[in-house]
Parts: sequence; structure tokens; C-alpha cells
Amino acid sequence: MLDYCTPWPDETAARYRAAGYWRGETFSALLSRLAAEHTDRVAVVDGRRRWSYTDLDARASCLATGLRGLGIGPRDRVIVQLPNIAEFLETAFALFRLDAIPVFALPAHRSSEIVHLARQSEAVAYIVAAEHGGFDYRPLAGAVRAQVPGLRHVIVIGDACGFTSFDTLRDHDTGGFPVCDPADVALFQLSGGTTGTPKMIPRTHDDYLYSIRASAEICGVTTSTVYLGALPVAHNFPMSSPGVFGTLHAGGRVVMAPQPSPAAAFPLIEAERVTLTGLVPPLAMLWMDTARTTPHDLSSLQVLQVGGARFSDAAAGRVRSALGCDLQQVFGMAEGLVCYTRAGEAERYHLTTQGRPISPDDEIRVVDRAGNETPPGEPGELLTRGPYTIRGYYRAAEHNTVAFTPDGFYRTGDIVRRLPSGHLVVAGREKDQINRGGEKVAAEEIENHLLAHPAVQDAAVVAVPDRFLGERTCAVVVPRGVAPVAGELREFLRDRGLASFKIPDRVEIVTRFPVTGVGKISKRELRRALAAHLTSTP
Ligand code: J2J
Repeated sequence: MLDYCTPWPDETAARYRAAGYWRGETFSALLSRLAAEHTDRVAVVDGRRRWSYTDLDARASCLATGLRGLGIGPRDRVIVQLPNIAEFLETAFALFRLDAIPVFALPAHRSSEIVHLARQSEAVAYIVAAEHGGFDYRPLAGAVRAQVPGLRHVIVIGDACGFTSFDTLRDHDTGGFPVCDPADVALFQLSGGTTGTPKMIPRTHDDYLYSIRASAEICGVTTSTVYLGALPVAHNFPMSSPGVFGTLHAGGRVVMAPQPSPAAAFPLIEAERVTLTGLVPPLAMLWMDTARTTPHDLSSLQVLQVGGARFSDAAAGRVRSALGCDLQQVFGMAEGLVCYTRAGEAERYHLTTQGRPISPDDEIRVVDRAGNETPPGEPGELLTRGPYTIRGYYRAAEHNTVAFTPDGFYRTGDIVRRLPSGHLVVAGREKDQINRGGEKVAAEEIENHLLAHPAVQDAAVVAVPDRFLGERTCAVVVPRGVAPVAGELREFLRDRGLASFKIPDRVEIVTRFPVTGVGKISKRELRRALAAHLTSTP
């Protein structure tokens, strides 16, 4: 396995193979097989462009040939920061074909995140679209390259402005691609994180393809499925649960939406007869509100998946009447474990639980602070291990001793209750993270940035409840001398190259923090005080 990754123990791996979870197929072989099987069937739709399975396969090979001409080869890491466009899939499969490893950054990431990822992964190339959503990625790419000398190539889709042009890279397919090891790392996903720097999640061909294949089966994906990629498909949820890869795996059709807004998505649902999509709760609520007055025909939509953050029982109860489709709740994580409510289950499970795990071999423990299993039905921290849950983050030996138990369970930091049926109900969170409508913000990362400001003595970032997003971020600051104003702090963080979803929504200045018995900042107390303050101010 790639250096600095934690493999599964040999006997566990052998068990997963014997059980048929790990089948020894690679992403590259998968695409070849799909192209042979589905030939002219449409694989991906992006605006007016419609690529068949044969097209996608041929394009991946041509691009792989061009990338190989740049010297990109097996085990090289390549940062892919692309919006929902057809080239996302072309790029991913071209890299798979070369046995290179895509590191999937989010379109919202900025220099702080990308520089960190490029250094951490020792990436040799960075692939971006020239512009998306009103943002020009080329100056960002220039800034990143200036800080990371090892980044040999910046490849731009669209007007390359002096960088390497994606379109001129496609070369005549000369074949002879490397054979890669299905047990090795195929791609990197990013962790929502709880630490100062985002962690990289190595996913192998074997484990990721198992979660994709099983997700597609559970979600009933077939060649008739039309999946709308509404959330940024770089996220693990729309990538693999079952997402774009699960849809392709089953021979279905992926439709790329440039934005998840009703204005962008509804016309696509109507025009392409979309049957399945996935959203985070705030978007699901926006879609429900907008559907009432939309002129668009959404009747093709059979299932709306909602996940990434807790969907309230009340909102869940409105999906059918508002959108005329079934709701499937999804509770997952880029580290592995994914739970689904399933077709045919009693409605109460769909409305009040976050589903049950994909695999019979997903091991679940719900434990108290001392690490002992809680009584059935009682809340506790969810620990898990299984055939598609990682055993360690990349290059994070020290953090791994905290994030995983000695016997390989991932400590999710989520507080759940387990029902006798095996369904999990997410009841809270223990990790120091803000879940801002599905986007994860690691408090420590933002605190570290705030501490770099000369007028900040101390900082704590916590969640405050929000009607629309579920949670927003609040930065609580003890000033050094004259207190900084909120706008200035936000500007400061933006200038440091932070993704905008990480910029605190609210800033509070205090003279000191509430502390726990051992003198640490009490975030619990801080959250309570802020929530009280919030509800008492008009
Ligand atoms: C409450 N919290 C949830 C839910 C995730 C499918 C779906 C989602 C993700 C994802 C994913 C939640 N209710 N329904 O990767 O494949 C919170 C938990 C979890 C964290 C993981 C997938 N669904 N969460 O959201 O890696 O706190 O993955 O540990 O971004 O999101 O975040 P992430």
C-alpha cells in the first residue's frame, strides 16, 4: 500500500475478499467493462453535451495519454478541483487509468486548503476549471504554485492563460496503461476534520468500489436511473452514496447540475427526467419551499436522498407532499461507514432515523465516555470498522492514535442511538466541529487562523443554532488591546485564503472564556451562553 497509509490486517482483508466485498477490480477496469457493456448508452449529460459510455472510456484514455506525456504516472498525486462538469469524470478516470491518485478538493476551497493539500500529498499537478460560479481559479492556481514548488503542472479547463490547457492535452490513445493493485489507494477524499489541518482519507479500489456497488444496489440504481449531481460531486456523498460513481456502476445516467439551486436543478429534472438525487438538509428545505410555485414538472423524481447533516423529523415528514417523491435518509462519512433507510421499510424509519449500515460486516459500537457500550437505545459515541472504513488517515500517525481505537475502530465523534432494528438516530456530536448545513468546519483550524491576528489574544469557534443551516459558526474572541471588528476579522481570514464556508458567520468579543474544572475553555458553556443571547436579542 502507498506509504503513510494504514492497511487492514491481512486476516481481515482475506475475510472481506472471501465474503465477496472486495472483488479485485480497479476503477480503470470498471470503466472498460462498463464501456463494453453499455456502449452507446448515455453516461453523462452536461448542458448540451451527452457522452456515451464509449465516449467516456475513450476520452479517459486520450486524456491519460496526454497526462502521461507530462510525466504523470503511477502513484503520483494530482489535485482535482472541479465543479460539476463532464470533465470531472473524464479527469477522474484518466487518472485512474494511469494509476495516478486524484485528491478531490472542493470547488469552495481556496489557497489555504489547496496549499496544505498540495504539500501534504506532494502533488505533482493541479487541475482546475478556468472559472466557475463567478470565481476565477487561475489566480488561485498561480498563488498555489508559487507556494508549492513541487507542483509541476497546473492544468486548466477553458482559457488556460499561460497554464497547461486541458483541451490540448488530449492525445491519440496509445494504450499500454499500467495495471494497478486493487488493494492500493485509488483516490483521496478529505475529512471534515476536527484538527488544525484537514486530514486526507485514502480509499482503495477494493473498499470504495464495494461501497459504491452496494450503495447502488441498496438504492435500486439501474440502467433506468437518471442521477442529478446537484451537490458538488467532489463530496463523498454525491460521489459514492451511490452518487455519480454508483450510477455509472449500474449503467445509469449522470446529469451534472452547475449549482444545486432550484433555479438550476428544476429545469434539468424536467428536461432529463431525473429519478434520483441527493441533497443536504437546507437545500432539501429550499427545494420543498420552491416546488410549490415552480412551473417545472418534477414528477420523474422518485427518491430524494438527504444527508450530510441531521434532517429534522418535521422537514422529513414534508418531502412526499412537497416533492411527490420518497425520502431516503443517508448518514455517511468520507472515512467510510454509510447508512441508508431502505425502500420497503416502515415509513417511521424514513422519517425519524438516519438509516442502517450498508454492510453486514459494518461493526458498530455505541460507547460512553469511558469506552463502555451503552445500554440498547441509549445515546453514545459511534465507533465503527468494516470493509470500507479506513484504518488511518494519510500521514497522520499521531492523530490516528486518537481517531482510531487500538483495535481499528474509527471514532466518528457522532453521538447516536441504535434501535433494535439496527437503525441509527444521530443525536448529537462530540467532535469539535461545526456542521454548517452539511459543510464541515473544524473549530481548531479557524481558531489557529484567528490567533494569527495581532489583536486576537484567544479564540474559540463554536456552533450556534440556525433555522436554515441547522448550525452556523460563531467566533468568540478575547482581544489583545483594542478589540477587532467583525468585518476586519472576516477579511483577515479571507486574505489568509480560507474557503468562504469557513468564515465565521458571527463574531463575539468577550473579556474571558468560561472554563471547565481543569481550566480548559468550556465550549459547552460558551454554546449555551451564545444560544441564550441569540434568542434574547431581536
Ligand atoms: C446527521 N449528521 C450527519 C446525517 C453525515 C453520505 C452522506 C453524508 C456524508 C457526509 C457522506 C448525517 N445526520 N444524515 O460522506 O457518503 C455528519 C456526521 C458525520 C459527518 C461526515 C456520505 N450525515 N453527518 O456528510 O465526511 O457528523 O460525509 O460524521 O462530509 O457528517 O461528514 P462527511
